[in-house]
Amino acid sequence: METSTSKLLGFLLFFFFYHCQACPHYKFVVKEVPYTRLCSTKNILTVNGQFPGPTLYVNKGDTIVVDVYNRGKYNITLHWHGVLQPRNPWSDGPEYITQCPIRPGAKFRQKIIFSTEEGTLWWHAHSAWLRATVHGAVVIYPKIGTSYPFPKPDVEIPIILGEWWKEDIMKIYQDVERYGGLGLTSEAYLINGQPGDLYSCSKPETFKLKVNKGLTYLLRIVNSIMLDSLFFSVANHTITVVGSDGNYLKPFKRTFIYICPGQTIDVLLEANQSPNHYYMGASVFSIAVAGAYNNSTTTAIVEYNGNYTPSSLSVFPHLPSHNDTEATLNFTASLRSLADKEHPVDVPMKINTHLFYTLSMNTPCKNQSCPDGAWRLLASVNNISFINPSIDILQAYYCCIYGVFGTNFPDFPQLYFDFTADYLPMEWEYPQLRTEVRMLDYNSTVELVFQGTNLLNGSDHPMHLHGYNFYVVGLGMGNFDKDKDPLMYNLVDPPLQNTIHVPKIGWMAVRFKANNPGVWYMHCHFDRHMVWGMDTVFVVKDGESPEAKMLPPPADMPPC
Ligand SMILES: *[C@@H]1O[C@H](CO)[C@@H](O)[C@H](O)[C@H]1NC(C)=O
Ligand SMILES: *[C@@H]1O[C@H](CO)[C@@H](O)[C@H](O)[C@H]1NC(C)=O
Ligand SMILES: *[C@@H]1O[C@H](CO)[C@@H](O)[C@H](O)[C@H]1NC(C)=O
Ligand SMILES: *[C@@H]1O[C@H](CO)[C@@H](O)[C@H](O)[C@H]1NC(C)=O
Ligand SMILES: *[C@@H]1O[C@H](CO)[C@@H](O)[C@H](O)[C@H]1NC(C)=O
Ligand SMILES: *[C@@H]1O[C@H](CO)[C@@H](O)[C@H](O)[C@H]1NC(C)=O
Ligand SMILES: *[C@@H]1O[C@H](CO)[C@@H](O)[C@H](O)[C@H]1NC(C)=O
Ligand SMILES: *[C@@H]1O[C@H](CO)[C@@H](O)[C@H](O)[C@H]1NC(C)=O
Ligand SMILES: *[C@@H]1O[C@H](CO)[C@@H](O)[C@H](O)[C@H]1NC(C)=O
Ligand SMILES: *[C@@H]1O[C@H](CO)[C@@H](O)[C@H](O)[C@H]1NC(C)=O
Ligand SMILES: [Cu+2]
Repeated sequence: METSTSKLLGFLLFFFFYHCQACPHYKFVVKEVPYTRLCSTKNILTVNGQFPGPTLYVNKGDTIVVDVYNRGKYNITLHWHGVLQPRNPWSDGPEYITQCPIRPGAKFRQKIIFSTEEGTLWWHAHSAWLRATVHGAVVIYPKIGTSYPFPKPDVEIPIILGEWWKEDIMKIYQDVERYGGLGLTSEAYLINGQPGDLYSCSKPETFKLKVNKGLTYLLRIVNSIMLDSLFFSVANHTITVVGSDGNYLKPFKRTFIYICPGQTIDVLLEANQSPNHYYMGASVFSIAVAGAYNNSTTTAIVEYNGNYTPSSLSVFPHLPSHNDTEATLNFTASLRSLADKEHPVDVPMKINTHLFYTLSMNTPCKNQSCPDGAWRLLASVNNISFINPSIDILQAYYCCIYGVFGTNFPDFPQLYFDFTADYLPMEWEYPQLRTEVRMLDYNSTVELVFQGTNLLNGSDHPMHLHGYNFYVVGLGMGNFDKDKDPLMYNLVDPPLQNTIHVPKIGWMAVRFKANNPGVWYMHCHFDRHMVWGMDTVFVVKDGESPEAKMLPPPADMPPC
């Protein structure tokens, strides 16, 4: 009797833990539905028919379960961007990195483990370019009984910056993936799914934020855009930046923010102007030549409640010009961690793993002439253009399937040169096509310097790391100087980010402690660059103690 009771108890405990019966459950049905924007209707892939998709609301430290049903026609995976998922890479999502795709008709139960994150993150598809329409916000409230490190805002609202294509996104993806092409640029930028007044037939649906004078609004801003960074601003209002990437910041006031793809930024908007209608707007920052991005402005409206006759909406928010690099550098350099008693910083001081990664634009065609005369592009990290395997790296690592990936990702470039020189020899433009990862011992203290190169005129790169936050300790233009630049590091209150904008022909230094065992993707969040190969993987080994080891895989991992 006793044994069977304890067996039953054991089984129930196992069942509860494994299936997380007590955790909040969400149902995400991936399916196509028609949407109309810019005067035309087309089917787009969504979660639960919503665009942008549903917002997840959790408290710090929660674990939730999302049942993902693929009722669309494409393979898909979902990623919880910025959620650290301690010891649980199984639910992280990047296709062929931590899982094989969920095929049409199939289902996958993902367990999302929140730990230190607090603020705003987001979720998105991590397969082909499906994230263009398959994405939504993740709101992480403080633990019950605790509060924000700033006066509690009266109202909170996600602001998702998005994009609209007239063409089918999968067609554009194929051009970029198969032929190394640029793909078509989008037709419009969006605020919460709407292009705004400045685009044709969009005016009636423009997103409106109704405010009461005297109240404070927490805007949880997400850049879900595929290929561009944005400036965002609210006319006649100063906003206060208070957080980014699920971490709080020392508050600072600005008339605009700069946000790269993958990033989130939390700002407080005080409704302290005379009751009226005011535009909020977003437009591109791009180092690309005209035509390689859309130069239009998306808008929404802040509408004060009350009895008044609004003046015509003629004042546009102040947005820096599309090539204002200075504004982007200034903004990034203004991000500082709180670094107070309740939010201490824990920057690794003794580094045992120094990595120096060059980020380059490349081409596979010698002397830039491809067989069909087309212009083809690749991209690389340390001259390796990453090739996706056809069995996911996590499974291959865990189940010891050999030959799927190599473990020789170099710590340094094979060639040191003046990375940021105006002209660089063509013979350096052809990268190696390989699937290489960097193995890291548990608890390694890592400093990673990203160095942009000017090969093919270079680009800026929003670099994103899965499974970790990193401290951004340094940032500068030109070539990184290993003797001088570290002296200028901010080791006191550097921001803790999961995505950071490495400037064109500049560098960025980040630090983290490899205390989350698993297989973690690192890539440029411009999807063109990622598809062209600007990505790699950190495999962080298990530590000694049981709490330092990866969790076992769930039973329903999608098969390859
Ligand atoms: C930018 O958007 C506008 C408005 O939708 C559109 O007319 C234009 O063609 C787009 N530009 C490019 C380069 O795609
Ligand atoms: C907004 O600011 C502009 C100047 O930047 C000013 O001309 C305008 O009157 C202001 N609008 C309102 C409603 O206060
Ligand atoms: C983009 O638009 C802005 C403002 O409308 C204009 O000043 C700028 O010249 C345009 N840039 C390009 C490259 O078209
Ligand atoms: C930015 O672009 C404008 C044209 O839109 C040009 O006149 C200006 O010189 C550019 N500024 C920089 C710093 O490149
Ligand atoms: C950013 O620009 C502001 C206003 O011009 C200036 O006061 C501030 O010192 C700059 N911050 C940084 C980090 O460069
Ligand atoms: C590329 O161009 C260089 C110099 O113009 C020439 O020496 C070389 O032979 C060319 N290589 C190929 C593969 O065409
Ligand atoms: C990249 O590797 C290729 C092949 O080994 C080589 O030809 C090229 O010069 C390398 N480029 C750089 C920048 O190291
Ligand atoms: C690359 O930069 C050089 C020097 O600034 C310029 O002459 C050239 O036109 C640029 N090439 C492209 C493709 O933008
Ligand atoms: C990893 O670091 C933590 C915190 O510094 C420490 O408590 C733990 O013992 C370390 N584990 C190993 C295996 O080094
Ligand atoms: C979908 O995923 C399966 C499993 O990895 C793979 O065999 C198949 O080729 C994929 N289909 C497409 C169209 O990519
Ligand atoms: Cu990039």
